[in-house]
Amino acid sequence: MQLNLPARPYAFKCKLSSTALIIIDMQRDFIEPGGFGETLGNDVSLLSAIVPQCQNVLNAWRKAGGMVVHTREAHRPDLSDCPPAKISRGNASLRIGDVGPMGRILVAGEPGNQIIPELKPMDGEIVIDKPGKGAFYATSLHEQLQQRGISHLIFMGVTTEVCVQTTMREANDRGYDCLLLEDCTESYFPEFKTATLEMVHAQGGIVGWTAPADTLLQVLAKTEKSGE
Ligand code: TIU
Repeated sequence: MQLNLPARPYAFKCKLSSTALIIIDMQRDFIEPGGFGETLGNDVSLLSAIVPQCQNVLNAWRKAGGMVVHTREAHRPDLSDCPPAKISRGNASLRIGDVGPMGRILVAGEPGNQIIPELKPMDGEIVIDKPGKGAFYATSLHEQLQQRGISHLIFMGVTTEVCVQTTMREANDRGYDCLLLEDCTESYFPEFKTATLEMVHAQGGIVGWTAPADTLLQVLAKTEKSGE
């Protein structure tokens, strides 16, 4: 199935069979009160607004048979994969590894580290636990995508200018074409989201493409109807 999406700076063209939907860090730590996002001093309520549209895209993508990858920012319980600089940075009320209302902050297996129930991974979908902001750093993501012949990535998730943009930049350097769904990503700072969308598609798409999720939903609905 060929997908041809109106996008900025120009149409994003890909084949369903060689495209993965990458959902960045839609975990309770960033979206619910009491997690890492809030301990950093952020208003986490802004982020939950994108959940329904993310669900729409995930459902449609699954129905079309597309590959799905979920990521979580997660550290080992002994924090051996967490640089001391990451733990000590800033003046967080609770630091990585401390016990918070949703368990140990940003630690794999804790309640706060789970992907929100609305976007819960299904059997067969890839879940990448990543110690960094970029999903390619110190993970098997690139190898897993290469094994499946993936060349194009469609992104959703949080936060736009931190883990989403970092992963898109890493993906660029590894040869992937990337589309960011504008209303399926959010930042604690709305102006940073706006700036990130601009910097992704500026300069002829220096980092990639952006488009509203409806463009993808419409294309998927049309191809479903025509049985392509
Ligand atoms: N703080 C912030 O905006 N983001 C992160 O720490 N991680 C992700 O973006 N996932």
